[in-house]
Amino acid sequence: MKIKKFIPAIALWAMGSSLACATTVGFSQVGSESGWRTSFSEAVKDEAKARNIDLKFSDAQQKQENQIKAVRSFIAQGVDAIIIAPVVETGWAPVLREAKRARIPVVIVDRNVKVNDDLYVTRIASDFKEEGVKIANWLMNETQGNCRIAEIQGTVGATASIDRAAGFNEVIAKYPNAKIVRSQTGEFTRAKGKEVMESFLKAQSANEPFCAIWAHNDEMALGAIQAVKEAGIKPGKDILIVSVDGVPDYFKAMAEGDANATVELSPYLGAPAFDVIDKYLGGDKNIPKLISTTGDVYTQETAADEYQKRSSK
Ligand code: GZL
Repeated sequence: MKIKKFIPAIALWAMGSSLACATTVGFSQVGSESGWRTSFSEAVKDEAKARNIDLKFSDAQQKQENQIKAVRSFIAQGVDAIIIAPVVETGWAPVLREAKRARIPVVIVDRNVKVNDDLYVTRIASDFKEEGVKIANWLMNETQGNCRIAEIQGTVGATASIDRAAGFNEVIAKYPNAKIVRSQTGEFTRAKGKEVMESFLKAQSANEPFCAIWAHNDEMALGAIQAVKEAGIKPGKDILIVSVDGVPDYFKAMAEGDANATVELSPYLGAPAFDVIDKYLGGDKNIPKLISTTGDVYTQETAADEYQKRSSK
């Protein structure tokens, strides 16, 4: 009689639980174009480590084709879930259909995708339009609605650019003496933001100076500040600077009087994304299609304290 080796059930359970493989999540990130983006990536990696999630991270260097390649690779590897921070809104349906066919849940974070919403579980993002509304209201209050504005837009086709502009424009439309007189994309980078501002300053008519620079993110605003200084103009005084993100370097610029206001954008999108994945993989499909966050306006008054808080993290 073959004597079966009896392994107590508890031991099997213990082996099973200790050998249980961690959840594997593929994360397709836009790139590392801004301080906010790198903080966002670091926050996701830290959160994955804290939750013992096996995170496969891909930096697309702001190219959608790299993001699509990464998602296809995640599908081929059979990950448990995929997180996508999409660089632009269009062009996602084919690869998201492939993920759906592979029965791999997809969570969209930050910018949006223009697809049927049955192709992803949810989107976790800030209300970009509200960010544009908030910063425009601050500027109109600061200038009594009398301002010629130079706009440095984010990446063309990105939800953050589209919606921040929509919110900002909705507010200034109420002020007959407020107008965007120059607008160009700075692709959310500091270098391009500086380059665009240099070209604006060259074209600026002497008798009609800009009252303010509206940059769709702090990174481009910091580049614009460099250009303004090199032109012998005082940023934050001769020309107001307003933006979005709330990165430490921008708080420093506000504390030094070189910038005026920003709307904070939380980089901590990893935790809510992993919560959704846990819930979904655990069988609870009752998840809203949009989980929205929003940030406060910060100005020079509290910038020094806020900088201390953020730079010591
Ligand atoms: C907005 C995000 C933007 C940031 C920029 O949520 O998509 O992309 O505002 C980043 O800093 O480049």
